[in-house]
Amino acid sequence: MVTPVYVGLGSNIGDRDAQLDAALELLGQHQSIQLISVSSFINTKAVAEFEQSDYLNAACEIKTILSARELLTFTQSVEKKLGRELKGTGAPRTIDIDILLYGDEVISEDDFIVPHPLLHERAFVLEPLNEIAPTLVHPLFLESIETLLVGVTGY
Ligand code: PH2
Ligand code: MG
Ligand code: MG
Repeated sequence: MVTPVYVGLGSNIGDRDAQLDAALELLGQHQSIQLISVSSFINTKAVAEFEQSDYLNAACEIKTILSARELLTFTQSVEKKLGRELKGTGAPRTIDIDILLYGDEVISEDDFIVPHPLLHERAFVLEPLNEIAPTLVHPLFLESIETLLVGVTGY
């Protein structure tokens, strides 16, 4: 089955533009992934416990026959290829690729939660997502991206 999937991307170390471009390129090159649309890249203040550089954030829609778990394994391999070091939650990163929504699936595993658990409260995710899918409905909150975005303030 082909599933529409929304992916969030972020980078706040090095050449942020080039890293988002490279991640999108690698996603689109996978034979089982079709890149459907890409938002603009937006500069956002880092939401973090300590001071760090601004992020460049984006969102894209893909269509894929990969399972959610297979897609996660692939996005993690792309993060690794682009030099992501796992320094823990909240650390700056060359690239972060998050599966935001995988069709209407709800997944709750130790290392993998979909919809992304912070999607609905983060402007840096909702803003680019709203550019490409304003009427998309969050499968748990049953509200559109457009409506969720109105409810958040700041980043
Ligand atoms: N990602 C985080 C933590 N904080 N802040 C912004 N602005 N953009 C991000 O992508 C981001 C963040 C953890 O994934
Ligand atoms: Mg991540
Ligand atoms: Mg993230």
